[in-house]
Amino acid sequence: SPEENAKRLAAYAAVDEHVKDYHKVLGIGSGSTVPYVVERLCQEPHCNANSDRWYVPTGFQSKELIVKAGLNLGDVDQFPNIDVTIDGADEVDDDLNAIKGGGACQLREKVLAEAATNFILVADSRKDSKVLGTNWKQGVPIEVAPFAWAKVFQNLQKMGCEKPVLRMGKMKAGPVVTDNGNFVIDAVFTESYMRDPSELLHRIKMLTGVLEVGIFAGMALAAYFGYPDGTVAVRW
Ligand code: DER
Repeated sequence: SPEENAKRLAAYAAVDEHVKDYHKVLGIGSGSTVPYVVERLCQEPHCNANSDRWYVPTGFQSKELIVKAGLNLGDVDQFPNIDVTIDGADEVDDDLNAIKGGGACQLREKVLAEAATNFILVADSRKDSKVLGTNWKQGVPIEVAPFAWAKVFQNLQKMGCEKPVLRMGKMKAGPVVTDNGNFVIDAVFTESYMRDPSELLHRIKMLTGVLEVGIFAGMALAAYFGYPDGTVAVRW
């Protein structure tokens, strides 16, 4: 489909531009775009470097991608410094701030994003916005300790979030449980809050019981957007 091809184009462009054969440790993110990152890394000329290269996953999904592709599986405690992490995004603004966590993986994703010398985002063009919240309407994904979720929920309302939502499982009774055993609250904020993502990130992060916030403020070196017409745009 044009959407899948757009994802593939963004992923291929990012790998071709940012993965060098001397890179030894790569971080692999979560979602439906990163499989094309792994696909490209298993093709010439990138595959020639795979024998002594390690791949660190951002969760069970990307761990499976790495294992199924027969690539060397690494852990961030083994490789705390990563050459390049490539990951998807739910939305990216003009300043390369991103909303992540649509797949409930944002805690480990942010660890690998921060551990990387270069952090690169890959997405289809629907994620390309001027201001966060323009296209992504599901709110800021927040990973919370189950014990504290109701208090975080209440404090988000006090902070000005009209309608926080505890993310419920689809084929699982009860709340979504992350790879770290936590819950996710999706918090929609008005545009005035979303215009200063870093400020909002810090205010939410300070709430007791919050483990990580799906705002990646100014972390990405570049973002690649694939378009259904077969073109790729890159924002540095
Ligand atoms: O959860 C995340 O942050 C993922 O990267 C994800 O949201 C990206 O999703 P997609 O690549 O399936 O659009």
